[in-house]
Amino acid sequence: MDLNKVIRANYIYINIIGLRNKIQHNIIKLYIGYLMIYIFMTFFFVHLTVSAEPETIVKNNEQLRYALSQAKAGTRILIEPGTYNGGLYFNNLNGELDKPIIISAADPEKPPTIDGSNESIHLSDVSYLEIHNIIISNNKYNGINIDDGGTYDTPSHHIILKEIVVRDIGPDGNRDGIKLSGVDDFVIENCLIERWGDGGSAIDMVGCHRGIIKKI
Ligand SMILES: [Ca+2]
Repeated sequence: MDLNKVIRANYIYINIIGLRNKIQHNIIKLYIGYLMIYIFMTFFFVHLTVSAEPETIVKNNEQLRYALSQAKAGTRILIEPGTYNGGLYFNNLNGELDKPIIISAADPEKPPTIDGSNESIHLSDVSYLEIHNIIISNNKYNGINIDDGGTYDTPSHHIILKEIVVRDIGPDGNRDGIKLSGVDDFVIENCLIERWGDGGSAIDMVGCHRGIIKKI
């Protein structure tokens, strides 16, 4: 046996093993690198998606009107306690199934009051929109009025009115607490309506479909 050949063969073998270990080590490092990038990007995009939901806190009439005029799918308008002017007329506020537009009290224990004018809130051609924990009062015509904008084939739809108080509407004539004309797929939940027009209704509906009025 040639000892030199044996030593050389072993040396080559050790080198090959070393090279293979080095390659394996680098591949593992590469995998860990990709994994870290993947975890970072996933966290980043999830966080970005969540934080992209705009939440606006409003404290006065100007801020409330501006926030409503700018509302997009996913917008949450939180109204601080206080009294705000009625006459909020807005069209085409459209949320999405997973990203409704929400108009709500900043503190449900201290609901803001939207007061006065012919109607407190009048919305036309709106969808995936929710109003929570608001007091509506002292309107000459209706408290809340939601309609299809006069285009019957495109009703307002997917509307939730929840924990709303409507009071002191009219008092004379066909004046309603909540008036819905051309609204599909809606829920009116835990709302209190008191003192509406003597020829009107607490809730008046025309051309409405698939609505639920409930108290939990
Ligand atoms: Ca319409």
